[in-house]
Amino acid sequence: MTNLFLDALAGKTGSRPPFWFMRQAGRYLPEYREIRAQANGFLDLCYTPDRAARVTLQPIERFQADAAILFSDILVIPHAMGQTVDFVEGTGPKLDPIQTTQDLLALDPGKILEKLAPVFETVRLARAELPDEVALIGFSGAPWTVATYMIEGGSTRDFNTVKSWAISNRQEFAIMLDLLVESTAMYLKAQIDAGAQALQIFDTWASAVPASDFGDWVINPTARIVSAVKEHAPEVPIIGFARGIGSRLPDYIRGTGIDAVGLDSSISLVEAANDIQPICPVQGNLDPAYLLSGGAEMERAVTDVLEALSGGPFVFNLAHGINKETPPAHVERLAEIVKNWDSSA
Ligand code: 1CP
Repeated sequence: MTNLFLDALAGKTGSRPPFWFMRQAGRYLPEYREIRAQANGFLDLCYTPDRAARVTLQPIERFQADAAILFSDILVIPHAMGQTVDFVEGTGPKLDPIQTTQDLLALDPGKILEKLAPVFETVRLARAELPDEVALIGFSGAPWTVATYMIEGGSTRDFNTVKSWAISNRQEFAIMLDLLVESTAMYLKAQIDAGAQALQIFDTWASAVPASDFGDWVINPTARIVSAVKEHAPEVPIIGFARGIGSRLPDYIRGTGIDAVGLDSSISLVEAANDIQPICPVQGNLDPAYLLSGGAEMERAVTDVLEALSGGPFVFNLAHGINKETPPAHVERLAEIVKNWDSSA
C-alpha cells in the first residue's frame, strides 16, 4: 500500500505532494468543540482515549489528509513528571513554575509511561481506525520549548524568566534538559510501539534561543532524542520543526539527524527549494493567515508553494498551526487544491 506521506519523508517525489495541517484537530472544527465540551477540561480530553482518538480522526473524515496527528499536547510530559499543569479556558496553559533546585529534583520521569498509558491507547485506537494510506504521526515538544512552559509557568512573549534562569543556573538547566531528553525519548518510543509511523518534534520557541546557546539548548537535546528513537526504531522518520531559526536551519538539520524539516513562513520558497530541500525533505509552509483569509489570495499562495516545492521530496503543510477562527470551508478548499495537484505537470 503506498503512503504518499511516508514516501515523501523517505525522499521520494510522488504524483502529488501529501498534506496534513498542524493543529488540524482543534477549535476551528465544530465537531471538535462538541467533544471538547463533553470532556472535563483539556487534559481530561487528552487522557480519554476514545474521545482523543475520535478527535484525531475528525479532520481525516472531513478532508482526507494523508496523515493524522495524535491528539494530545506537548505539556503532558511535565504533567507526567509531576508538575501541576492546568489549561485555563481562554488564557492557555498554567503550570506551577520550576524555580528552585528542589522543584527541579522533585520532577520524576520514572512513572511517565504508566501515567501516559491513555495516550498510547489513543494511538492504538486511532491507528486501528485509519485506512492504510493515511499515516499516523506521533509527536512531542522539544526540550527547550517544553522547558519554557515549565520555567515561565505558561506562555510568554519575551522568555526573560526562562532565559535568565538558564543562564544563571547552567548546571540545573542542563539537568532539566537531561530530564526532558530522557522522558521525551521514552514517550516517543512508546508512541511508536503503539502504532505511530512518523514523529514530529515541535521546537516552537527555538527562535528565542541566543545563537551562543543554540547548540546546547536546541541541537544537542534534540539530537539525543533522535538518536535514542533511531536506536529503537530506525525505520520511523522524524520531522523537526524549529520555528523561526532561519539561517540556522542547515546546522539544525545536520546536527540533530532529523529526516525531514518543517519550515515556517519566514523561509522564502526560493531558499526552501535551493538551500533546504537538497539537504532533506521539506514540510510547509503556507502562512496560516492565508488559510484564515481564504479566496483568491489563498489560492495564489498555495499554488506558489506547490510550484516551488512539489518537484522534490515535499509534504504540504502550514507554517504553523491553524488559527481557531479559520472557516472549515477554507481548509476543505485548500485540501482540494493539493489533492488535484499534478507534480509532473
Ligand atoms: O481547549 C482547547 O481545546 C485547547 C487548545 C489546544 C489544542 C487543540 C491546546 C492547548 N493544545 C491542543 C492540541 C495540540 N497541541 C496538538 C494536537 C494535534 C494537532 O495538531 O491537531 C499539538 C500537536 C499540540 C502541540 C503544542 N501545544 C505546541 C507545539 C505546536 C505549536 O502550536 O506551536 C505548543 C507550543 C503547545 C502548548 C499549548 N497547548 C495549548 C495551548 C493554548 C498552548 C500554548 C500555545 C502558546 O503558548 O502560544
